[in-house]
Amino acid sequence: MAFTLYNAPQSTCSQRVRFVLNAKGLPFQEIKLNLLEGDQLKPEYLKLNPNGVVPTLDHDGNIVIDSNVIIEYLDEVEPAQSFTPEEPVRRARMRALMHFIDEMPAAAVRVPTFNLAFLPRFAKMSEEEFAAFAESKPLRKEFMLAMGRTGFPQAEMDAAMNRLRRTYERMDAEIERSGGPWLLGKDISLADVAVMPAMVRMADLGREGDWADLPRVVKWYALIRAEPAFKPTYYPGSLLTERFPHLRKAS
Ligand SMILES: N[C@@H](CCC(=O)N[C@@H](CS)C(=O)NCC(=O)O)C(=O)O
Repeated sequence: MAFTLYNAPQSTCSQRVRFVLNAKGLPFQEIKLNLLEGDQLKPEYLKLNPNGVVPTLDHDGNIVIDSNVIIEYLDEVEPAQSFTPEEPVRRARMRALMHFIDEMPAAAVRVPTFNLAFLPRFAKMSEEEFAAFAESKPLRKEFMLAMGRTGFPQAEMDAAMNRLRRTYERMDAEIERSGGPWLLGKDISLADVAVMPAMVRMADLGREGDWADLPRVVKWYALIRAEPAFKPTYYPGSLLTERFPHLRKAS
């Protein structure tokens, strides 16, 4: 099996896929796209992924897109070291959590990420340049226009932080219900992998204290960082603050 992963070091969605590939010991060729330069919007890449986002997986010439779909696919084609519970009801619970994670923390984390890290680049553009840039994004046009060249207002930042806080509380409740230490019980699952990058991003932005009062989540975070797949996934250059050091103090 030959895998090629089109991705970006700091992309949270890409980090999910790198984690599962590393955990399963599947060698892969990594093609790094420069998202700020718009590599994801080039015609040849759009043929692979019409959403104009990373990651995209090429498996022996078959193209699979969307990070949660890719990690489920990888768990199906390489079932050893499984991340999926055996019982259908627990599988359903895992998938429901993955949907929650995409709607809540994965979406919310984009607000501080764009406002804090990427805005200075957009602020330099003219209104016309920015409008054309937003227009070129198949999936994120409305998000870009809502942000504008001056960024999301504080109310939007507060709402994103509130959605993240509700995520930590939901994680705490799921761990308590399952008996932990993972979201679905004693084994790590794709739901843990799905939420991991949002947690790492918030810790990277100096917000690890936001879940300090939830010991089950504190333990979960230490456990996932201790997984052997964590370090190769977060190779040097994978954290936002490595590229934008001023962010360590900004949030
Ligand atoms: N649902 C998609 C979302 C992918 C996504 O939003 N990728 C971001 C990086 S994490 C991206 O490529 N952004 C580029 C852009 O906004 O132009 C997935 O999980 O694969």
